[in-house]
Order: sequence, then C-alpha cells, then structure tokens
Amino acid sequence: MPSISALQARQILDSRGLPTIECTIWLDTGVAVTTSLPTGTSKGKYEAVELRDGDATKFNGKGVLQAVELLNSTIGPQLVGKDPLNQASLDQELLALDGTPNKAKIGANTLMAASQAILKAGAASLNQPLYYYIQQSFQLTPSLDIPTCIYTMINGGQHGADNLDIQEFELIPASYLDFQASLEMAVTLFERLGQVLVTKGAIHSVGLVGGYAPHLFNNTDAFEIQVETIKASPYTFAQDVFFGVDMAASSLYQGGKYRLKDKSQPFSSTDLLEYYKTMKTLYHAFYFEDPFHEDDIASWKSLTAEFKDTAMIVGDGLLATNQARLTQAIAEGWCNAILVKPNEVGTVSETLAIIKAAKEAGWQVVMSHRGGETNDSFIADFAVGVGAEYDKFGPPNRCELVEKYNRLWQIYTEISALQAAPTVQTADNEGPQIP
Ligand code: 2PG
Ligand code: MG
Repeated sequence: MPSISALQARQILDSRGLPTIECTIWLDTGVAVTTSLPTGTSKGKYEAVELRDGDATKFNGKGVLQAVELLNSTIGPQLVGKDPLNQASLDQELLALDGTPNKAKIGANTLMAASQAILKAGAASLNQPLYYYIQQSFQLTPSLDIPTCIYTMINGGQHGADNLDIQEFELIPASYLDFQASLEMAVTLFERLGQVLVTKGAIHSVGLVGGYAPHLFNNTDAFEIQVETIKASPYTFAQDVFFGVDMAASSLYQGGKYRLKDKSQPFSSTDLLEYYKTMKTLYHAFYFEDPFHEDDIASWKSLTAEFKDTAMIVGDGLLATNQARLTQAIAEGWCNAILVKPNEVGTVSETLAIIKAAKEAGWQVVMSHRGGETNDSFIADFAVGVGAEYDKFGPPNRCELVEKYNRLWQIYTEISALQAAPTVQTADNEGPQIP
C-alpha cells in the first residue's frame, strides 16, 4: 500500500488577497496531491482558532508562516511512512499535537491543511475520485447525488459594498431541477439580474464573495428586484425558484436589538421573527441562515418551532461546525439544519462526526465555502461524498467559486454516466470508470 513520503506547505493568497495555506503530500509512488484552505470573513466566536502570525510588518499581521513552519518541520516528518488510508488515526495524531478543544495551540488551519491533504492522498493512493473515496470510506450516504445548490445572488453586510444589511440573498432551485438545469437557471438569472440593476441605475459592483453589491435603498428593494428579474425570465417564481437569506445576524446586533435599514427603529427579536414570517409569505423564502445572534438562543428556538418543517433554520455562526454546540442544539431544538465549514473544525474526522450526528438527528446538511476562497474544489467532492443535501458555494461567478460548480458538473456527468450505463469496476477497485 502506498505511504506518505513527504509533505510541503507554503503560504498563498486567498480570493481576498489574504494569506492562507497550501499543502502538498507526496506518496512513495511519486503521486502528489495538493490542497489549500479557505478562510472566513464573518467569523463566529465559537469557531476553532485560526493561527495567524500577528506580525504587523507582514501582511498586516495576517501571515500564516507559523502554520507553514509547523506543517513543514513537525507535522510533515511525523506523517512520513504512514498509510494515508488511516485517516482516523492520523487525525488523532494531529489532534494530539494540539491538545486543546478549540485548536488554540497550533490552529485549526494548520491541522486541516494536513488532514485535508491526507484525505486527498488516500483517494489518490487508490486511484479513486475524491468524492467516491469519501463515500466508500466513511459510509455517510448510500448514494451519490449532487446536493441542491444554494446560489448567492446579492451580497450585503460584511460581504457587501454598499447599504444592504442582509449578508447573502440566496436563490434556491426547486428540487425537480437537476444540477445542470439548476446551474443554467442560476447563471441565466445572475446575468439578467445584473442587467436589471444597470437599468435601474443601481450601479453595481460585486461584493467580497462575488455576488452583486448594488446601490439599493434597503433589503426589500433587493427582494423586489430579484422577483422582477425572475418574472421577466423563462422561469416561474415560487415554482422553479425560491429565496433564502444568510442574515449573519450577529453582525446586526447592537445593545440587544437588530439594526436593519428596512425600519428606522431597531428590531426586537420578536419584530425580527415577524419580519421572517413576512419574508416567508411574500418572498417564498424557506432558507434562513443565522437569523438571530449566536447567543439569542430563545429566538432561534421560537423561529424553529414557528416554522417547524416548512423552512430551513440553518446554524452557521450559531454552531460554528462545533460538536458540543451541535449536540446542545439538537437536544434543545435550536434549529433544524447545519452549515458545515470544514475549516472551522480542524480535522476531516471531526467534520465527518459532526455530519453524522446532524444526519442522525434528521437535520439537513449544507456544505459551505468561506468568504476567502481558493481554487481548490475539495469542498465539492466533500459535499457529494458525505451526501450533503445542500451546498452553498456563492454566486456562479469568479474563478474560485465557479471552480466548485465546474467540479460538481464534472461529478454530475460521471454519476449520470454511471447510472445510465453501469460499468464494471477494475480489479484494483479504482472506483467509477467513465465510458
Ligand atoms: C457565510 C460564509 C460563506 P464567511 O457566512 O456563510 O458565504 O462566509 O466566510 O463570512 O463565514
Ligand atoms: Mg453564514
């Protein structure tokens, strides 16, 4: 069985121009795999620690050279000679190097760079596609399907560039549209939305994550312009396409209230819940990510009880892909879906355990990119391999994001070909062989 012969990490830049980690593992067969890590923009306080150098003379303190050094001098040599198929035990070795619950010693980014590279190396050692290796090895889903994509159209808040408070306005395709049809719809509507914004003089740029960051009066305008765009398109609103929001509400919270430009007075938690009820009725929104502050638990529970199974109440900053938070949230009914961001955790094994726990509770899993991305499409394979019901990779725009959609497209083609004409596996169990 192939073993790890070397690991090399380096500092690269993410889509915001901020440093992040790239890591390569070589197998003794000469095969090499490379992975890079996204980094967060609107970070939750419950996220594991991301190790940054803090040297203000370099990259404004945001360098990751300490993490790179740890990978090259400590973690790499420890992994040499090991079998990359032993993901669980190698992750345990990594965790032992840190020893803290929130990865405060060596950083979740340091650990995940190695853990993710080990996963890719495992797939490469069997010559299997990554998504297939993940599905076969960890058995979190019996079937290979493309998750329903949640496409970000407009960015506000910390991801925006103008006066919208809502961080992401999402477009969600109806479940009867397959991946290819949904991507075509998202691309069509994204382009048309840009044209409508120009026509309205709502001069647009794109925000941090590539969605439009238009000059609009308030959040309601953003909904109305999207409805108008869909109505003038070949698609039917509330039949082919629905809405969702990532409120990132912790960033709207001031002195126990929520500030939104839709109203001059701040919203109480009760006002905000009513606002969501209206949004659901008027705009057929059924996806509410971080609708309240991450410590306003009573409001989360009220919204989840109010909407029951008719909407997804999604914990992002609330849960921060953290096992302890998830366990409590499941027991107490805080929400009914989790946004999974592997880079918040520290290792692949811990991420898989969180996904398993969420699935066992009957929750839906949304696999997510971060505000600072790279061209690695790891997350697309990971979403398919673990059987996530949804993924959120941003708008169908910009290389670092379309890379994920293009990878899903490739996987879609492979899976479709397999379903149409199942082929015989090779003796080496190399996974799907595409005709
Ligand atoms: C989010 C993500 C993805 P961030 O908030 O859901 O868009 O971004 O990196 O800001 O957490
Ligand atoms: Mg979010």
